[in-house]
Amino acid sequence: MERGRGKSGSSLLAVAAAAVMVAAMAASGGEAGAGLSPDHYRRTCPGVESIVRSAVARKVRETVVTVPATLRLFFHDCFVEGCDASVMIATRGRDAEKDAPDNMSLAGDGFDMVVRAKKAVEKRCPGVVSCADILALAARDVVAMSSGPHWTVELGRLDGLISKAGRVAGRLPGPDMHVKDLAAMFAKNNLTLLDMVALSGAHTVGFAHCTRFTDRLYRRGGVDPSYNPAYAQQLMAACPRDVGPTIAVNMDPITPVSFDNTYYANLAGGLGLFTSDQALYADGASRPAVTGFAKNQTRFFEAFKDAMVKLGRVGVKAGRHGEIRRDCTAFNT
Ligand code: HEM
Ligand SMILES: *[C@@H]1O[C@H](CO)[C@@H](O)[C@H](O)[C@H]1NC(C)=O
Ligand SMILES: *[C@@H]1O[C@H](CO)[C@@H](O)[C@H](O)[C@H]1NC(C)=O
Ligand SMILES: CC(=O)N[C@H]1CO[C@H](CO)[C@@H](O)[C@@H]1O
Repeated sequence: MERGRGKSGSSLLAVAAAAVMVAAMAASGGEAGAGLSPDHYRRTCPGVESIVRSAVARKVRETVVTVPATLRLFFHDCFVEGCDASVMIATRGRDAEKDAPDNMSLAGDGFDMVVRAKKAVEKRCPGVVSCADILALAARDVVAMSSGPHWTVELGRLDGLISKAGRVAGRLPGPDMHVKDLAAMFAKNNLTLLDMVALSGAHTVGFAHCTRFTDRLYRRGGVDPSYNPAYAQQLMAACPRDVGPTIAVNMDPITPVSFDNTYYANLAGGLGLFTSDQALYADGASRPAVTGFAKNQTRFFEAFKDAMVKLGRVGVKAGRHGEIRRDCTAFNT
C-alpha cells in the first residue's frame, strides 16, 4: 500500500473501457450555467471530445496515477480563481497557484495529462479549445475509465489571466476540517452539503502522503478513536512516526483503483483516512448522504455527476477576463 512519490502503479490497474454514452443533455437539469454549452465546439472543433478521450486513454494505460491526479487537479483549479486552468501556469519565480504550500503536492501526471491532450487538440483545431475545457473533459474521462459514471461536460470556459500562489490559502479544504467548515467552503463555490459529500467520494481513488494524516495516529492521547483499530495498525506500519515526506498510502484501502462507492462503506467502518473524510459519517448533517451512497452506488453516481457539472461552472471566465492559451502552462502574453 506504500508508494514512492511519482512512481506509477499501473500494474494494479484493470482499466475498464468506458462504453457509456449518454444523451446530449446536461446532467443537471439540462440547464447550462455561465454561458457554457456541451455543443460549444460543434463547429470549431467537432472532434475535441474524442481527441481528448484518446489522449487520456493512452496516458492512463501508461500510468494509472493519471486518474486521481487529473481529478484532483480539476478540483483545485475550480476552487482557486474558478475553472480557468490557472492551476496549470508555471512561472520561473515559482509564485503561481501550483507553487502554493496548499497545492498539497498535486501529482505531475495531472499537469502532463492536460499538456498532452492540448497538444493533440492543437494539431486538429489550433487556437480554439481552452485548457480549462480540456481539464474538465479529462477529469470526466479518467472517472469513466475507472468504471465510474459518465456525464456530459459543459464547454466554453476561457483560460484565466491570474495565477498567484498567494491567492490559494483559505480557498482549499484541509484534511483536518470538519463538516461545518467544509460545507461553508463548498457553499462559497455554489455547492451544497450533498454536493460536498458526493465530491468527497473522489477519495475512492488515489493516494495521500503520510504527513497529511499521521497527526491522527501519533497524538498525545493515543490513536484517534474514530479509526478502526486494525486500519490504524496498518497505517502505522506504512507510516512510522519518522516517516519521510514521500511515502503515500491508498485513500481507499479496499478498492484503490476502482471508482466506486466503497469510500462510503469505508466511512461506516472507521476506514476514513482524513478527519475530513470520517467527519462526513460522524456528523448527523451529512451521515444520511453517506449511508445512502454506501447502500446504493447509482445514487452516488447520480449525485457525483450533478456535483461535477456544478463544480465545472465555478468562476467561469468570459470576454476580456480570459483567453484561449496556446500553451497551458503559460499566459499568451
Ligand atoms: C472535502 C474536502 C477535501 C479535502 C479536505 C481533501 C484533501 C485531500 C488531501 C489532503 C489529499 C492528499 C494529497 C496528498 O497527500 O498528496 C487529497 C487527495 C485527493 N483528493 Fe481530495 N480533498 C477534498 C475534496 C476532494 C474533491 C472534491 C476531489 C475531486 C472531486 C478530491 C480529489 C482528490 C483525489 C483524486 C486525490 C488523490 C490525488 C492523487 O492520488 O494524486 N478531493 N485530498
Ligand atoms: C438506487 O438509486 C437510484 C437513483 O436514485 C434509484 O433509482 C434506485 O431505485 C435505487 N435502488 C435501490 C435498490 O434503492
Ligand atoms: C454562484 O452562482 C451565482 C448565481 O448564479 C453567480 O453569480 C456566482 O458567480 C457563482 N459563484 C461562483 C464562485 O461561481
Ligand atoms: C507540483 C508542485 O508545484 N508542487 C509544489 C507545491 O508546493 C511546495 C511548497 O511550496 C513545493 O515545494 C512543490 O514543488
